[in-house]
Amino acid sequence: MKKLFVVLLVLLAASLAFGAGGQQQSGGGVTRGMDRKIVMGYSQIGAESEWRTACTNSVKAAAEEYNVELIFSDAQQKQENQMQAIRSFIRQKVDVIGFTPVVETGWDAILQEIKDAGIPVICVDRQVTLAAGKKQEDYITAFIGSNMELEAQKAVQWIVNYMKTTGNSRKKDDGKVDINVAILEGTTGSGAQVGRTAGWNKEIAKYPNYKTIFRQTGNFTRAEGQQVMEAWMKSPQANDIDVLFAQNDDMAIGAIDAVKAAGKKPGVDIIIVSIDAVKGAFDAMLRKELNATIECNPLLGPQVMDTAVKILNKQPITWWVESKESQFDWTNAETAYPSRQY
Ligand code: GYE
Repeated sequence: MKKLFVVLLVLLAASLAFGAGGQQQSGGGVTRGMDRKIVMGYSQIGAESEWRTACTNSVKAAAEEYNVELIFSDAQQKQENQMQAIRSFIRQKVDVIGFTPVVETGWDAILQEIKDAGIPVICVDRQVTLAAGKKQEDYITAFIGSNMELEAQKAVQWIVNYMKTTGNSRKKDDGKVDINVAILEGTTGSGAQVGRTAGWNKEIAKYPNYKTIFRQTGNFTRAEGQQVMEAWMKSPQANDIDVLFAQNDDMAIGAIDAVKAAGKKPGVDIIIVSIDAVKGAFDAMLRKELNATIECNPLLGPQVMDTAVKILNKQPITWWVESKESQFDWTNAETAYPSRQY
């Protein structure tokens, strides 16, 4: 009896010790690469897409890995909520601020406030546009994200090549026949929408037989992508749509449902291409409903933490290291699927 009691006591003591140890690890300690624990205020825009969720998860996981204390704030797509969060980060005197601007403009004043407080800022995923004459680099310490223009240019190239070699169920591109395009755009004024629209416009201008017959925002969400496509499929021009370009996968996935509901075959009657390369897009490609997706990497967390540590240690950084990205379609989606991380 006595022995059993001793054994239990030892077990209890051991479990307490482990528990305390574990807690100390996540609560105290120092940040990887630093001699103290750093605090990062992070303003995320919301949870509009699979991509965004993957990005948030990546930032949170990397903060744990680096032992960075993360004050995370979700702005529910509202710039004013981001401003409030950032002002509270300034009041709390965080070591570094990370944020994804929901739209490009309107940040001049708050970036000045951050600068006056001497806090470095890492801009993640979407860029800002400041008043004429001001340079981003003077207010933002580093940018981490993709080249949005390039992604849309790749989408154009993929579409033109496919329409020339394979085409949809009604036509092939012979360089003369009209190819009618519908475009679902992301959140109006966001870096992703602005960049992807610019890249698209620049590249498609090389192919004058491509005509945009519909263009509307679907705010990067599945629900709105579906709604907008539904309306287009009910319009008199529905039968003219040859190609749908969606500025993200979620909107394409929503639109696919609308195409099917209208009795057409997505991927065959209407060629559908989008951007991100999330799991949902792979599922749709394997069902042969989405033709292609251009990769946009949301796993930016480790780079964010690494850059924060370098900045605070006054080590040199590159202002923008562009993400390296690939593209997927029916020829390589199945092979790539098992190793996809988001
Ligand atoms: O493509 C979309 C998301 O800004 C790159 O935002 C990001 C975009 C991404 O909601 O899915």
